[in-house]
Amino acid sequence: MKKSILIVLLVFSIQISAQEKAVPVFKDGEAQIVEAFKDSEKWIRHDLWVETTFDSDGDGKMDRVHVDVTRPEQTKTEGLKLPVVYESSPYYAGVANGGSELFWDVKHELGEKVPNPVHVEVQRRGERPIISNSQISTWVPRGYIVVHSSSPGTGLSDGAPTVGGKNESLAPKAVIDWLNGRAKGFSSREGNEEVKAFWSTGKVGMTGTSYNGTIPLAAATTGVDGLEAIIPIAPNTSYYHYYRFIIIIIVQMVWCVLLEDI
Ligand SMILES: [Ca+2]
Repeated sequence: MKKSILIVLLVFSIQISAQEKAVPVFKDGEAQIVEAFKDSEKWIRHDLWVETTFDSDGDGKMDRVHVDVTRPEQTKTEGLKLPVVYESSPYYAGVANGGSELFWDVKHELGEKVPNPVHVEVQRRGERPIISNSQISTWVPRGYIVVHSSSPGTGLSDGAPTVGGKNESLAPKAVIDWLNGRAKGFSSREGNEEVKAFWSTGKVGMTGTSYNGTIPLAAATTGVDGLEAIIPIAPNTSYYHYYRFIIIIIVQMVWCVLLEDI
């Protein structure tokens, strides 16, 4: 008799503890705000560097890209694994404030040496561990983890910012590989202390607008496992057309797209 009471109590307590654990809630196909995920004071925020498979700055070391993570505390306290909303950008850390001395001559011949190239110094915005706050207030209360990364050669990411180059596909691929345990993350840019994404289900959705929308398309072209969905908003889908569209040509003549030398 006592044994059966104990079993009932045990089952009851397991049910209670299962009920107490916070989980994502979906209603009519939409993620709902979950009370237990709502308090931003309890979110865990940290940053790290993911090692890629390219060396775009030619220093003999694989470039590492700077990544930030914001996740509900239950990913630590309750072993909860959640899917990821991921946005990458070359703009997070700021852009150059420059004048016409930074502009390219639009009549410059392809392949010809640039006479006096100017190296642009950018005053970095933001403080570690935060790269960006985009997407966070929308998705973390709804049971997602939000991840950002600075494009190669921007912010605290290694590399050269080559517009439309392979590194723009391979950098987000590396981050998604890391979220699936297939690439290495480190707590510092140069060090060897590893950081693992133990809280990730491996399911990733990418989104962003304009340039930030182009990067999800670039990532998707790699066919990387785990990138389940992309929502690119007003992305560039063709650099050929982008650079030959009449308004852009005028814009280049006037404004000359500082970050976009190709
Ligand atoms: Ca390198």
